[in-house]
Order: sequence, then C-alpha cells, then structure tokens
Amino acid sequence: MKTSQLISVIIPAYNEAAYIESNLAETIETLRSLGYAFEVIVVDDGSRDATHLAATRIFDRYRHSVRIVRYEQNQGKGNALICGASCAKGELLVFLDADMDLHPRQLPVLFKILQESGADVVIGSKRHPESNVAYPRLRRLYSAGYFAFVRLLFGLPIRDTQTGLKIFKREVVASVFPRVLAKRFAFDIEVLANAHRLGYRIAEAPVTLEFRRTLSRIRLSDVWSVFIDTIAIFYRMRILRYYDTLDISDSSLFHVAAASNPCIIRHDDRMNAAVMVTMSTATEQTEPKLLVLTH
Ligand SMILES: Nc1nc2c(ncn2[C@@H]2O[C@H](COP(=O)(O)OP(=O)(O)OP(=O)(O)O)[C@@H](O)[C@H]2O)c(=O)[nH]1
Ligand SMILES: [Mg+2]
Repeated sequence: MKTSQLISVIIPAYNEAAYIESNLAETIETLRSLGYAFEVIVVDDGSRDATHLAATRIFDRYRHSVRIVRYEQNQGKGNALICGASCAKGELLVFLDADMDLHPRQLPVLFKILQESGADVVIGSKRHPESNVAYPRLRRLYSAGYFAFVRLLFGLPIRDTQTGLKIFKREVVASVFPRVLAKRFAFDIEVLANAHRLGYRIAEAPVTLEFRRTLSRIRLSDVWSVFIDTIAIFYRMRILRYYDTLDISDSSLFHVAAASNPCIIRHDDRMNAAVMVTMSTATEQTEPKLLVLTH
C-alpha cells in the first residue's frame, strides 16, 4: 500500500555500531523503493560504542532523509522513542528496531491494515497466526505467559506488545506519550494500555522476524523488571488512577513529551539536525546544558 502522508521512521539504537551503518542504508533504500515520503530519525541512546559515528556517516550520505539524535547517558528504548517522536514531522510515526530482525520491506502490510481496519495504531505481532517467526523457544514461552498476564491486567485485545515494528497516527502519540513514565521495556505496554484506555483502536499485523543477532541481549533480569514495571503500570492505572488525573492538551503534545523527560530537542533547520539538550532535572527549565550537535 502507498501513502502520500509523511512518515517519520524512528529508530532507537543502543550499542549497534557493528551493523547500524548497513542497516540504516538498507532501511533508507527500502523506504525509497517503496515510494514513501519519509524521514528517518535515529536516536543513539547513549551508546558506549561507535554507533554515533556510524550513524553520522549515514547522515553524510543521506542528508535530506535522515537526522541523528544522541544523548550521552543510556536511558532505555522507551526514552529513545519519546525523544525521536519529539522531533518527528510526519503524520504517521513508525517505530522500527535498529537490528533489522524486522525488515522494513514489510511496512506495506502494516499500512494496508492501518487503512483497511480504520485502526489508529498497527503493531507487528509475533503471535499473529500469519507471522513467520523463528525465535528461541524460551522467548516464546516468556511471551505467551506475559501476554496472558497483560490481558488479565489491562484487557488489551492483542497478543504481543514488544515487537519492534509499529505504526502510530501522530494524534495517538500526541495524547499518549506525555502520560508515559516507563522508559525501558515496559514502555510499550504503558503506551498501548493508555491508547486502548483512551479509545484508540489497535490492530495487529503479521510479521516476518529473522533473528539476526547470534545472541539475544534480553537477560533474565530484564524479564523480571518488565514484570515489576507492568504491575506498576497497573497500579497507576487502576488503583491510583494516575493517568485520569493528567490534563494533556493535544497542542502541547511533543513539547510535553520532551519536557517530561530529561531531554529537549530543538530543531536546527540550518544544520538539518536535531539539537539535543539535557537538563539536570526534568523541571529545571533554565540554561540547559548543550550536549550534542549532530553534524
Ligand atoms: N537493549 C536495549 N536496546 C535499546 C536501548 N535503547 C535503545 N535500544 C534499541 O531498541 C531496539 C530493541 O533492542 P533489542 O536489544 O534488539 O531488543 P529485542 O529485539 O527485544 O531483543 P533481542 O534482539 O533478542 O536482543 C534496538 O534497536 C536497540 O538498539 C537500551 O537501553 N537497551
Ligand atoms: Mg532485537
């Protein structure tokens, strides 16, 4: 399916130096061949390797299609996605993992579902009956158990929340991201539970997942923290009613999303780059310390 709307493809990257350059080039070439109007926003989430340098080489090659954002301290994938979204100009936001386990050539399937189902969010789902996934049996087991648990807690009508390929309408990101507190792996569940609670429609799409990394980076401690963070989200949603007390106006959207995290991104059109500014505390608005200029 083709869409004439601008698509912002946000790619979180943490210690991806080994493959990021070829993965980004392949992603951009794929998006071009699909005929999309797009921008790619790479968020280097405080990588300790040369991710930033590799991504900057892509910026040199594809200047008009890509922006690179970096901050110095690793803060988790969720935070990287919020930062990326803060500088997105597109009507549709695509979140895509940097490791290419999920190839962007499958995007037309997701766009078709977005258009035909009338959904506001389309998520790639490893547990969709038509998905083609080859991933370790232990991961499958975690995944099945976790989603039974998620359904019980939030009544979410989906079978997977963690897959690194999703499309959101801008409006959903605008009203949901500013509510989100989780910055690491429970980010997805907090976003989707809030989108569902606000009445947005979420559809699942089949994906083809090629497990390219030889070793998964998910550790048992990560599984445990997702579990604890998920209970915390339930507590905020159903017991504290925290999300109900927030007053988020749509106009404050990406600005609020950035300000509620310890970073602000300013656009610098002259440099065609995002300028990342961090603040020592989330509330300290004056004289933020300039960290990184890309290019
Ligand atoms: N692990 C991890 N990934 C991050 C972080 N920040 C951004 N990312 C990016 O988020 C995406 C998903 O991370 P992965 O480590 O591939 O997580 P996964 O796909 O669930 O797990 P495996 O591919 O099995 O290791 C990648 O593009 C990472 O580079 C972070 O703090 N930790
Ligand atoms: Mg991965």
